[in-house]
Amino acid sequence: MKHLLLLFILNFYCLVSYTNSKDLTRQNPIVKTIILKGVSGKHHFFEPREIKFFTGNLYKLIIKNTSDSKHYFSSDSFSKAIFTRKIQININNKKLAEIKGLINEVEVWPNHEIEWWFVPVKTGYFDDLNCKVKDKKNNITHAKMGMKGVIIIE
Ligand SMILES: [Cu+2]
Repeated sequence: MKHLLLLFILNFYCLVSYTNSKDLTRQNPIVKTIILKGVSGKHHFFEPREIKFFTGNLYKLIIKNTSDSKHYFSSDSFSKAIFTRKIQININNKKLAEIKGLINEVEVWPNHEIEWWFVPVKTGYFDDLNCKVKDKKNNITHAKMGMKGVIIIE
């Protein structure tokens, strides 16, 4: 009888964990980081310039600005190939806000970072990652100064 009860409880937990694993947005996230770098008047770029994801996994993409300018992380084709769970904003390791819904692009100010939590749902080679901010000294966009990138989903 005791064994039967144990078996029952075990079965129940297996069922619960199986049910949970069906929700792709509730996996443990794979952490990736992209850094927005540059110096006004000189250059601006994404590091790395190419970033790869796989469909079906939950990612926490940290978009970190270590430069002296604000930057966009903007890719229309990429935003259409993912399901966004949330954008999370932390200050001093404390959660400040979670933004939910369809996100097309984000803008991050110097010395700040955001987390984009998403599940890629569509494969593709997306080469339209760019930053549309204008350089304070040159008055041309960061994209024209080299701030472009590629996102691959396999
Ligand atoms: Cu920029």
